[in-house]
Amino acid sequence: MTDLAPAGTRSLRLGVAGPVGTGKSSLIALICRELADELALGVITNDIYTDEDARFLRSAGVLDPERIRAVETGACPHTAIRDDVTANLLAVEDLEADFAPLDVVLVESGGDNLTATFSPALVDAQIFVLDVAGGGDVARKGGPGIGRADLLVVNKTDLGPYVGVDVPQMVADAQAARDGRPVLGLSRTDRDSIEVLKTWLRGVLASFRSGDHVAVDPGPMAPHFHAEGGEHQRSHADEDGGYVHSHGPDDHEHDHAPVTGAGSQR
Ligand SMILES: Nc1nc2c(ncn2[C@@H]2O[C@H](COP(=O)(O)OP(=O)(O)O)[C@@H](O)[C@H]2O)c(=O)[nH]1
Ligand SMILES: [Mg+2]
Repeated sequence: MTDLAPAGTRSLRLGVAGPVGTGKSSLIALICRELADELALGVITNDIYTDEDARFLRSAGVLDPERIRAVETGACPHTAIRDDVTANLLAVEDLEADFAPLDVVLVESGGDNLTATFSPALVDAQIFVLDVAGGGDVARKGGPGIGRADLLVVNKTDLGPYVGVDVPQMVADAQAARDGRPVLGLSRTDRDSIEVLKTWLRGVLASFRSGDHVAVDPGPMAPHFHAEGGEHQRSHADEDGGYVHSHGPDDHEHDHAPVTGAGSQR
């Protein structure tokens, strides 16, 4: 807890989204390792069926294990961070109450796909994580997280030479997709990049506390289609900016409300 925190205010809630394997849990572990002495931190993970990410983070030994809690999201991880954030919100509020006052609660999304983003009802700011090993062209593909997350991390820059990716070019492509919003080429082996990450996080926290920070909704997922042997056929469609998807025969069906309000769809 720093002396910056006005009494009685809640923590900054910071989402970390991005495809499976890009390094979201590692990024959270890095933030904890680097900043746990300076800031009071908590972590919520979202796994589909397990508490794997929470266990990884607890075993990393970077934070009191009790400050790391798992939400199991079931088959639809994007729903739990965007359309019905209740379970996550309760988990964040419990953590904030149990360890008050926390400075930052980090929320890891269940690795879903390239287009899942957090609702601003759940987080105040969000990081979207890509990695160099996913291919240099990913950043050019755009999507709400890549285009409009508060920070885009191009992770594992140390792997560039091994996977034949021109890292500066990938970062430049990402910048071109973001209209001036920040992009950080990061590696856990690159001290300078870690310092930039810490400076960014401190800056967001300061503007959150001063009331200057505006939570931005990157926008809804792109219309999407999951074909998994017919079992989880989901389709989409929407004229209003939301989407609808239907699950398999044993499952439920629901609509996703369109995103409205200030800050959406910048
Ligand atoms: N080379 C390299 N590997 C990394 C880096 N950060 C994470 N990884 C590895 O990437 C893999 C996936 O990381 P993880 O954090 O579990 O990804 P998540 O699925 O997005 O949470 C793990 O094997 C990590 O050790 C990095 O900066 N450089
Ligand atoms: Mg993870």
